[in-house]
Amino acid sequence: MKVFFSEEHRRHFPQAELCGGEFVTPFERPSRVEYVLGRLNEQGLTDIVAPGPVDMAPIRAMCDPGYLDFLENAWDEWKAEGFAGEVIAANFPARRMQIFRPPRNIDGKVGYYSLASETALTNGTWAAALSSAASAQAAQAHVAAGAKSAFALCRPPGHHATADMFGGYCFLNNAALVAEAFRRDGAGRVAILDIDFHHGNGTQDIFFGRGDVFFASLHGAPEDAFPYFLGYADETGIGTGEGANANYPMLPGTAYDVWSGALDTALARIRAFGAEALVISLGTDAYKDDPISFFKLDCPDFLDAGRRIGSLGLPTVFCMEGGYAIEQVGINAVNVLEGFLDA
Ligand code: FKS
Ligand code: ZN
Repeated sequence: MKVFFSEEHRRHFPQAELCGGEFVTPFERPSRVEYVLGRLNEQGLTDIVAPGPVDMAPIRAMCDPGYLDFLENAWDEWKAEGFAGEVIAANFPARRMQIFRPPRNIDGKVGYYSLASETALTNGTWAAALSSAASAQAAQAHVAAGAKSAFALCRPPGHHATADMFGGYCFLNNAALVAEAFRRDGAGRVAILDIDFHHGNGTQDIFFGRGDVFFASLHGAPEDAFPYFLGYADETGIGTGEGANANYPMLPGTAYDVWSGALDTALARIRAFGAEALVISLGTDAYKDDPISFFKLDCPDFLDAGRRIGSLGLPTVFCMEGGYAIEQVGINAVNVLEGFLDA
């Protein structure tokens, strides 16, 4: 399986993440990918290449123009305002406030264009987010050209990003870009399966009204886990998208016996949907020792999950999402790929 990866990811490394009222070193840090690269090499998955230049047209087609303009210029505007720190949101358009009027001031704009305040934006964030999207695009192009599968080692991740909001460490929705690219390349129906511990609210939001892209997510129940305000089982899609969204929220302590049952149900739905291509949002934070999550999957479970995903036999692009048990993020991510190849 070919791997697409850009060193440009390093340009996104905020000093701080707001966590429990403290500023801590971000969980989503550059060294995560070192562990994945290390494990890929160890296991002989050594066909690792840099993507070509990002294709902006699909990003412009998916995202709000004001949002893209914000991402590109936020750092400069923040500095011009005289702020000394990293760009971080402190003000949000909450219930019964104006949600269609982006403020002029950057301190207002950053809250308008975000869904949480843990994620800081820095000088290199836009370049890194574009390079991450470029890896996803290159992986999709490789599969569209006939390869059975590809792995986009994306960083920063993407599944929380909507067409007009960043947050949860995400800026551009890589998995959504891949799904759209498959549609453009002729797949009538595409499925996205999100196995990251956190609900893929951004991906769900982008496709909620669409019947051609099926979205399924296995995640910590919204009552208990970020992103808190989306991801319930009764969110099934709207309009022509009705029936094309499936959420599998699970409780604290969930282990592989229950999780794999949800996985099988999601895979059966994808099969029944008639997907011609598959996108996997590959987070490994369902792992038992993940520092910010509460599922109890063990390393071999990721291998088994990969096998079950592989049994669909679909052209598949894997997009890296989360996973913060730093020593195991490589083993677990590569286990999914190996299980898939083994199916
Ligand atoms: C720590 C709380 C952290 C934010 C969690 C974000 C999860 C991001 C992710 C992604 F794949 F996008 F990276 N709250 N005090 O893992 O879903
Ligand atoms: Zn996650």
